[in-house]
Amino acid sequence: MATPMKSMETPTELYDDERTALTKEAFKRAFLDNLLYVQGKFPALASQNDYYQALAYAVRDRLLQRWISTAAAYTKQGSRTVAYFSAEFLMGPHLGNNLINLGIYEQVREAISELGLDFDTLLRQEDEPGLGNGGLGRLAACFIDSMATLEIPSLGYGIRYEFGIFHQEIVDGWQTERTDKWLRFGNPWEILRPEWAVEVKLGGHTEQYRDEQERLRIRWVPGKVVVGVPYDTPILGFRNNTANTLRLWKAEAPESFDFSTFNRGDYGGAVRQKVWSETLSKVLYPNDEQIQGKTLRLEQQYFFVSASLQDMMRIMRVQKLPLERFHEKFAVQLNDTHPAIAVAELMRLLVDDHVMPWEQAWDITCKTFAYTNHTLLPEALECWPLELFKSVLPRHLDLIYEINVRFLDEVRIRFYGDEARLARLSLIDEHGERYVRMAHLACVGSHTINGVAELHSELLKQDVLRDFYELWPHKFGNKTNGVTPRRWMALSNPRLSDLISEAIGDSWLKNLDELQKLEPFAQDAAFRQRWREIKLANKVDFAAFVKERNGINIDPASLFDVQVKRIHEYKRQHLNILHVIALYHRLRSDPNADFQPRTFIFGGKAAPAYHMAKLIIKLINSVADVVDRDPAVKDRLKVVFLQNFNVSNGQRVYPAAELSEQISTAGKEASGTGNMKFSMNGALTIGTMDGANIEIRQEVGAENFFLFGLTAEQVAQTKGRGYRPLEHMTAELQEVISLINSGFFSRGDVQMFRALTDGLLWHDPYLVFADFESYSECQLQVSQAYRDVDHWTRMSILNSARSGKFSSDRTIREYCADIWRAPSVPVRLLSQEDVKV
Ligand code: GL9
Repeated sequence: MATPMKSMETPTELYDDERTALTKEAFKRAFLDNLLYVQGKFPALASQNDYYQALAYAVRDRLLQRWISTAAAYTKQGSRTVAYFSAEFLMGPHLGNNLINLGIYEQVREAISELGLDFDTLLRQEDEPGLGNGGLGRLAACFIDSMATLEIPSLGYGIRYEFGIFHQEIVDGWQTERTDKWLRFGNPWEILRPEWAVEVKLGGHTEQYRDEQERLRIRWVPGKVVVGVPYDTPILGFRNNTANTLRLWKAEAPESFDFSTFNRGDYGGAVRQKVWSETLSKVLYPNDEQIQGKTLRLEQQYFFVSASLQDMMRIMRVQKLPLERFHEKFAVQLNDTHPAIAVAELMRLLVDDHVMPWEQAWDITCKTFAYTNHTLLPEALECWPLELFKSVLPRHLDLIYEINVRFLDEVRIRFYGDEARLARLSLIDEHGERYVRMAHLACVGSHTINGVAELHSELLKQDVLRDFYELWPHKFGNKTNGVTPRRWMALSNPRLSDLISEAIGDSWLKNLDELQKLEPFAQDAAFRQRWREIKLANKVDFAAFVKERNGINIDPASLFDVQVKRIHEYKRQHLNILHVIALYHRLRSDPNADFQPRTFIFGGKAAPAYHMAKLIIKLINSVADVVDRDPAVKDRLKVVFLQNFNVSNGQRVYPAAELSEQISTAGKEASGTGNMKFSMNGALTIGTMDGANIEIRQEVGAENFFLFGLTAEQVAQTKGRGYRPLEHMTAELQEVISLINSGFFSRGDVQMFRALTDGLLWHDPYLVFADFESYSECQLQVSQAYRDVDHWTRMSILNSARSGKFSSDRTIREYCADIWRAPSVPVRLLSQEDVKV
């Protein structure tokens, strides 16, 4: 028997045994061992992927030592634990990040090259786990990184999608989607835990019965059952001994074969149950900020939430904690409404399965959950048609009715006679077809509700959740998003990170506010020179990447102007491309014009059914094509659409960017997080007063930020007055629209972009026309500013120096202090002695 607890009573010194030592020699040895004993290959036969796997397993051994030490420390302390519930975790490749966090990146690079292999090639072998759509999923990944770095006991709970976000390919300018088979070669970072599998019920009906004490009770008779199997990925803290857990659920059938069916000769029927069960965790829905009211999606949400809550109850049993203390042991954060069904599920587990009185169960529930809202777009608010909901979760519908009755009674007392308010607040939308409102369930069942940037949190109170704010103002707060500087600086931009560490030491990686110490260096000409050389080197690397991917040459001396994010009308990639067309038109009309050469780089995926977004991609690619082939603008204007924008490609593009496009219609982008990655890496922002842009501008200083466009308030007023886009038509904009409509970018096809141009001319819901002139003028200022090389560099340094606020460490500290009340628990590394068998 292992006796870790016993030996922990006599702590030993920090100690690495040979197998998991961090030295170069130990690493080489482990690598070669793995090639033979894990991959079953020898060098003559090994592929680059074999080498990657061997390397990954060598790193994994070192993670596991920390993981076990962490589990031991948490178990011993009975620590309060944060459970981060999220349908998406957009982790990005693990290998490089783990090496950074272990502090052995350089050593391992050397070890690998001493073995005659190319380290970067091996890093690129990893198929990144794309288990998210964009900002929301990536935020979850940054948060679990920060929780591990801050030594906060935490578990990330989600779904192990077999197919993550689709792989985007551009074919003839159009987006096409290919299945993301990220598990094809296996996943060395996860560990299957079959012994902790749980059953999740779905469908069926409910019925009354009397229990042994003759009490009338409700029983859920499910239509089907699936098994949730946990796959754990260790999440390392930065240069500490913490390795927390990301626990993702895979759906499986209770039994692979229904043998009675099989024996009757119905082979098809026998595998049907298995096939159905596995579809639950098969694929990530690729929609951003647009709900898809599909039964399977609700089943996915319930599946991972139920499995996770059951798992947490198992942990309590192991630690011999009574369920009455659930809310003391766990703080659950709901990442948007996707896991909001957890409110009803915890009630079901407590009331039905554990026979707890309703009031007590409700008290525990409300003390357990906190809800983060991530968008103001009405089309993103999850509402499930009642009939659909009932067919998947009949018992939960009953529970939601009961929660609603009690909730509305409370409202009636506060706002006597205000029937309209009651209807607005109800968990059930009764206008026409009836719906369950998931945001309302989340608000009612949570003790705290937060938005993700100052403006967004204000607008939540004034607008989307106004009635809840009037009811419970104390529940509302703001937690401005952040991103992890380990992945987004140390790993992505080693040149800049080294320069910074050389100047101010390296503790900024744990305390990003220390970047402030860079400010004086903005006045130092030699430092500015080095800063510029680094940006140039990053641009040269990026240009080589573009050449390899897109086959086109871009000039590293031109201004790199970047917009990478999901393609969405509210993010206004079309505003950007219309302006590019305007520039192109100017250059063609006046070939000798004084013009700052620019490379416009776009990247991002469109939801597969979002036709307008796909048309915008086609327009960008069409413009890129025409511009690239036009000798008249050669060397001065280039447009690039970067295929398949994902975490790995992000790591290449942010360090090379000089101008960051954050041009959403004010009031629509809840926060944005790409905006922060750019600014940290020394890009200047051209942006609207939206989301976290406002706070970035506040931090870096108005003089170091290119602001344009209507404010959220002005947007609302403009719309209130009855917005007519044509009133904002200028001569240049007119030219741009005519050029598109003439078929100039579509080989004479005058219809191709009609839906886009007509949409703008007659509706323009995101006020592209209203902001066009302001944007265009602001871009002129950018071009002028760029020519003053020294001034630009100063602004760039200051952007980076003043980006400390946007570390996800700051965000997580705020969540811990205001919402979770979870203290940190430092971990001591166990030695082999501690875990002797
Ligand atoms: C989003 C918001 O739109 C972003 O502004 C915000 O930064 C992130 C994280 O809080 O959340 N909400 C949302 O649904 N998405 C976001 O990016 N969409 C995707 O993740 C695709």
